[in-house]
Amino acid sequence: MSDEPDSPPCPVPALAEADLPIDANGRIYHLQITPEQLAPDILLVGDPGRAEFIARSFLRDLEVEREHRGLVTATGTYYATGDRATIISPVRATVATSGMGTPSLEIVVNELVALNEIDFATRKPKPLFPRLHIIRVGTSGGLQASTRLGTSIITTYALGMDNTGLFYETPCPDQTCARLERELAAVVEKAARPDSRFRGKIHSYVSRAEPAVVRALTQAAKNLGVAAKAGLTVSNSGFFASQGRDISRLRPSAPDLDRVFSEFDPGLGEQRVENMEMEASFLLHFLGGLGHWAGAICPAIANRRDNTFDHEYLAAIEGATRTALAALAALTTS
Ligand code: R1P
Repeated sequence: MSDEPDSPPCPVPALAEADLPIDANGRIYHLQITPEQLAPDILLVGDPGRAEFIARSFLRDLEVEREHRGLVTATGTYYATGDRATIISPVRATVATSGMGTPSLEIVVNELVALNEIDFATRKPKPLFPRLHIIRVGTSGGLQASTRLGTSIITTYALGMDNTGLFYETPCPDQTCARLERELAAVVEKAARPDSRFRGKIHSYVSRAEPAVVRALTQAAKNLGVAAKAGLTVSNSGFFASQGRDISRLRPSAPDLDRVFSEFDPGLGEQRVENMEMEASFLLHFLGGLGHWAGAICPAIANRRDNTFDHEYLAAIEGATRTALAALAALTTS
């Protein structure tokens, strides 16, 4: 103990205009909405058309609907119904677009978090802010032969094959995550061609969906009769070679990644690596690290084992959306 008087708390510097651009109307740079126009319960989708569809079909009393750089963001109210269609809980919700892949997603989720946590008048962190609940509703390719097209995959852990998450330090949330990260490194190393220029250079990370979100999604799917199963999701850095699709004249450096992941046993009972998409890894890594609650539900619109593709996947997306909204309602009111 020292007799010295306590030194005054170190002042937190305001975020610079170049780091956090805010326009003259108080709107954040890419999403073009103000902090007041964001709800803490959020659906995140890749396709701007899907964001529009969800806003128009599921949200009422729209407060804002904005499109900028292909990113559609809307806030309204979702009226969750219980038995005999009685309204049990109106939930103020935002639907936002992530675009395709983690680089675009990184911009969107940083802005969602800044809208929630930064005081735009002072450009400093707010002392108090609500916990965000963010659920991704996406499309994906199924990796298990037994998965019927349209089945919604609820992510438990995401295997990040993108490198966006590697720029954000956060500890593994549990021992499973740390074990999977070690095993994944070996799987990826083995999948690379022995003569590949990039052997040993493809780095990966593992992130975990918030267990309460996984439980809420699983229960909501059951209540609504939506076909769903929980498992691991691979998030790739692209759609073609990085997902084992070999359609160009260049040789893939790590061929057959879809098969490699479909055969990988994560050592979690009946759980398998169920699907591939391009965003869940960073979403769970970044938001989980900040203490917000995130999850993902992505219907399998292709089956990579029997090479089928469902072009009529709107019904599956609708089912996943209803499930995600019901899960948000349950998380918010519990
Ligand atoms: C590729 O076609 C896109 O579809 C999947 C992938 O993750 C990627 O973004 O998700 P969305 O349907 O949500 O965009």
